[in-house]
Amino acid sequence: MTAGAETVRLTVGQAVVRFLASQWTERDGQRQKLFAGCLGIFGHGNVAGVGQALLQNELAEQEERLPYVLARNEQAMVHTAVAYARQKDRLQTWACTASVGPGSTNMLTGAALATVNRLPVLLLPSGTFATRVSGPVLQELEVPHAADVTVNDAFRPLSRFFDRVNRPEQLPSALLGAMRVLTDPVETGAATIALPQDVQAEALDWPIDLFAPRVWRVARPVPEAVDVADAAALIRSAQRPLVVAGGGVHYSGAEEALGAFCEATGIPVGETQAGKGALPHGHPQAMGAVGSTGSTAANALAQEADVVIGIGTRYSDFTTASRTAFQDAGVRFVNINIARFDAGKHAGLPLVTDAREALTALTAALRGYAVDPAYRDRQARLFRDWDVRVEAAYHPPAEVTDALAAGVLTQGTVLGCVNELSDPRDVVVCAAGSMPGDLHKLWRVRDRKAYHVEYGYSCMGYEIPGGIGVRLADPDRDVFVLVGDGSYLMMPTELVTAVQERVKVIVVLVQNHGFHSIGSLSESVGSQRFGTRYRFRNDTTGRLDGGKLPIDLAANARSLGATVIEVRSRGELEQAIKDAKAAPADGGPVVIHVETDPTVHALDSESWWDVPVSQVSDLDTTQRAHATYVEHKATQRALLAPTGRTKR
Ligand SMILES: Cc1ncc(C[n+]2csc(CCOP(=O)(O)OP(=O)(O)O)c2C)c(N)n1
Ligand SMILES: [Mg+2]
Repeated sequence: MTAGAETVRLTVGQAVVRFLASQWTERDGQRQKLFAGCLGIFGHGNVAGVGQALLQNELAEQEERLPYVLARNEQAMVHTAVAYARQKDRLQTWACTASVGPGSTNMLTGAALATVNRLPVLLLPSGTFATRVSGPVLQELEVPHAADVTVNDAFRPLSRFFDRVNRPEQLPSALLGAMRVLTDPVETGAATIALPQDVQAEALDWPIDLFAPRVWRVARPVPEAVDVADAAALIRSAQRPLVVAGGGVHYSGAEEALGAFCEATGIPVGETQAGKGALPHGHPQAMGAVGSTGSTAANALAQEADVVIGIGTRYSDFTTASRTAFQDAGVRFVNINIARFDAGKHAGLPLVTDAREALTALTAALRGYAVDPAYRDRQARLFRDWDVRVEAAYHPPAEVTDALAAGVLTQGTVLGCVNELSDPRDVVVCAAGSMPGDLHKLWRVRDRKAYHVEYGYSCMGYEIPGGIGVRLADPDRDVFVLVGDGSYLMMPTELVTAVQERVKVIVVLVQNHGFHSIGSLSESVGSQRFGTRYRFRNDTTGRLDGGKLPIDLAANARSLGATVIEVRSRGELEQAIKDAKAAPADGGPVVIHVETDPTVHALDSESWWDVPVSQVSDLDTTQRAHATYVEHKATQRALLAPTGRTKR
């Protein structure tokens, strides 16, 4: 055999595992394994292929490791991987292996969540026999007019990379393509390699070079000088500039650069859900959350802003209050984003670059520029007013608390207690329900990686598996998973995985007997909270308005192996948080069960979110809601005016 032509005989499954174990990323001179391991659930699709290979890897002495973790639900395991990747600033993730058919399609929601949030995850759905000789096999979709279609084709629109390895020879290009996408901050999201069950177990003589350690450098593209000059000129012309900080600030590690930029220029910052914590609470330019669930401080500044500097943001409807947040007639946008796709939004001046690099360059280009002192004063005043109201939500007055039923707290109290009793570096995790909005408004972030609300896909059920991913990524921090009863019921399963892996997540389970968030929304669109409460069907009315369902979620969590603390007062909640923090670091999940009153609302953002209302209706409530809707619609702006480039 000639040099360089050395081969090794392995199955496709073994080749996948060996390859994944040898991939690394590098940024700013730091290297880490791209894959922390492989999450999975086995069935006939992967037990002999990828499953056998993972076993062989676990038992081998010399090989690079790809540790296997058994999950309980395939959707959940993708959430765990994605949360891990987010906590690791997209430099590390997990692979996920699932069986044929339902095991694989269970991962679709996770795939969409990863791609929407631009977070890397490698999905390895299994496919039915490539040879088809024994078909149709168990769980095979037979499409009469398209014989090559399988359920895994459903991953195509949800993935940033998709391939199906029908022959072993196709594997190297599939693997390299997936790695390219996972490690590219512009393209990243779900990368899917479908592996038919027979192909996984087939052997080939692979060139040994396929398994050589590979380092994927995660790029920090620098801005072009002409773009920096144009952006600086536009910002210098501004009287009331505002930064909108998105998740890209975190992924780039640009928090310090943002702080320096704001301190030098006095430009205030409003944060999106993914960008929250870009500046710590208390920083003079930190105006808190912006948009539909924003602070009145950031939203007042957004209303008047003449230049908006979007950094690493997708400008979702929650951020722009459905395009009503920015009302200055001549408002212009400068968009710093690594993806040209996002940089062009709102007809902005695009700076297609890494956020940290852009901020460093802009701070230099803006030397000598600062906003008017009166504008700084206004920021300080607005934020102080807001913060006083947050304090009152954390510590509601007696007239609010006395009106509550015995043993029931306000949601603001719960968030306040957790915020005040957690350490600055502890991480709060949430995804759906009324808590993401309240957290966005109320949570005081004290560390760059301490706020983790998945609000790109806002997926009920993400909370517990997401919290596990965060804790696996950052075992030195306590992780507080805030989960509503609705979200909990969708996916309590991964408590079992946390028990198995001795992963300490502190789950604060907020019981309010239904979908408070959607109930409020329903009311606002005139639908009278229809079908949003957990109630018996009423024999008299025939409707879901009977007594409360006798659900005991504390008992449920206990039955899954978690340590459970039930609290019925502020004092008990405070003690429970202290006890949970003091619980052993490897003692598995601790669940704090607390009941809240959904009728006590948190602070108003004085902002709007576009959800359509029926144009015609027999119901007064809907008709009234539609009239209000039309008024709001009138304030919506197209934001199409091109941001002119300066003449040089
Ligand atoms: C998988 C999924 N299904 C439906 C929704 C729509 N949705 C958003 S919040 C919510 C209710 C959440 O209830 P709960 O977790 O109890 O939180 P609460 O609203 O009571 O605070 C629903 C149904 C969603 N976001 N995700
Ligand atoms: Mg609820």
